[in-house]
Amino acid sequence: MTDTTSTATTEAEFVVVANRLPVDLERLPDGTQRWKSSPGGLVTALDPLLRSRRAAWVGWPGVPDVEVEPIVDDDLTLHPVTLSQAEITDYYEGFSNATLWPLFHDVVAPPAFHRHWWNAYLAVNERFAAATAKIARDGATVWVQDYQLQLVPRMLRELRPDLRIGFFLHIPFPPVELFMQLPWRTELVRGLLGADLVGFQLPGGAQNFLFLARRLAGMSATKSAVGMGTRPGQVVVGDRTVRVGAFPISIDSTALDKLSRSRPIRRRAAEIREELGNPATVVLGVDRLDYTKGIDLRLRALGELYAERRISADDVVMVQLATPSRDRVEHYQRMRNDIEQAVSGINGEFGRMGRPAVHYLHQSIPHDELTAIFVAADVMLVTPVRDGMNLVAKEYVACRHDLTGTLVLSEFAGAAAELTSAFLVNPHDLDGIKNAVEAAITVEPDEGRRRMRALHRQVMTHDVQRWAKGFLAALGTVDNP
Ligand code: ADQ
Repeated sequence: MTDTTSTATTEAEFVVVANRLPVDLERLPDGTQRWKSSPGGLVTALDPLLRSRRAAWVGWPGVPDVEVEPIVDDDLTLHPVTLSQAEITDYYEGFSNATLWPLFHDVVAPPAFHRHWWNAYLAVNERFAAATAKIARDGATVWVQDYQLQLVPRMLRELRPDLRIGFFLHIPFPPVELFMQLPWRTELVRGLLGADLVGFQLPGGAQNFLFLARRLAGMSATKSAVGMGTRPGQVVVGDRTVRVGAFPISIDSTALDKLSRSRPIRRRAAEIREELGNPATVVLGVDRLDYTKGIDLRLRALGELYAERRISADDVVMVQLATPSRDRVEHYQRMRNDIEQAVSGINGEFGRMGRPAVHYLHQSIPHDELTAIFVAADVMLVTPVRDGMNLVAKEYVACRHDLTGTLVLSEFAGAAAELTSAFLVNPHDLDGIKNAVEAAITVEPDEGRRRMRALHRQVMTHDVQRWAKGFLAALGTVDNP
């Protein structure tokens, strides 16, 4: 997408507000700039909705300190929000990723609380709200995404009470005791209560939020039972009713299933197995390099299994892909070192010349190649200590139409609520992970197929399009005076 023009619509009927635009601005070595599309799950899910009416997307273009004109792409207009380098440090790397991210993931790393980070978070949320208020048509629907923008619903409602506002949190909403650590806890809850519908991945997150709305914002929650999708709880805020519910996100299962069956992908999958030395079993991990993903835990489990000779590096080879992520945040730099040390420790001890036990790539892999790797893998390890959903687990399952392959999945990933036929593990129980990995490697084919059939059916019938429609249908039924 390269078309940049200033004839942007100021009259959008449907507006998505997210930290990032679905395109990245790239600065080339010669000083010029160009747009590079970065399609993610959210874009795929919303694409039909974005194309069927005058829509807009408000977000940061990925580069600091640039003022760029809106980009018009047919009926969709992308509205870049400018962030300064200092704001990226304080709002994004600071408050979003070093305060909220660890706090909302069970404080697996200690969250840092700094008032200047909070002030930047306030200022940036205000800028997003103002940009949205300017472009939304009277009575438009606005869908705000994720933890970086939790104050936007209230700020936007103050500017534009006519709008229908939905909010979806992609990460877990923490237990009340942990949330209470946040110095700005009341502001955050009030921020979210500006929406007409607040969506979470799981009913547990919705329950936590309902409790806090009552306790911190003094609202009355009229229904404490929170169901999936269409049976949300409610909070009365003045003369408005805010709905609160669980909407587990998913993937474009049909597209991935189709791609994984294609001849080029299957050919590439066979090639990958050959490149790995045709081992009996290929074990796979695919994650953003993040301390919540439990990459260290699965490496430790694998290392011990090799050491105890329960598995051999002659037969079992692991591939660990880790997308570079947040590498300016200190905790991430330390974790990367630890993981890389663990990989080389295992390879030093159990690898052979030209045959490492663990193949580790700290790279972002193109979609087709990643799909081929999913097809090539016999055992998928997804072991986060906490994860809102985890799409990787669903992506692997979507690629297994032939019902081969096994999934080892942490109970602490949101996906575990749906993928109950996986080998479920408590990621804190190292012996439990080891037993599950061994069981997944040695599973009887019939048992493996039985499990994968149930998983595949679940993922194919609960795709991201269904997620988006479910959320927007619930938002559409909001009954406000
Ligand atoms: P993430 O924490 O980013 O998302 P996840 O849901 O697993 O986690 O999504 C990661 C995506 O990146 C997947 O689509 C995966 O295929 C891709 N990916 C990972 N490693 C890659 C690599 N090396 N190369 C290329 N692609 C790679 C947040 C929450 C999750 C929630 C999602 C969606 O933390 O819990 O599931 O949002 O709501």
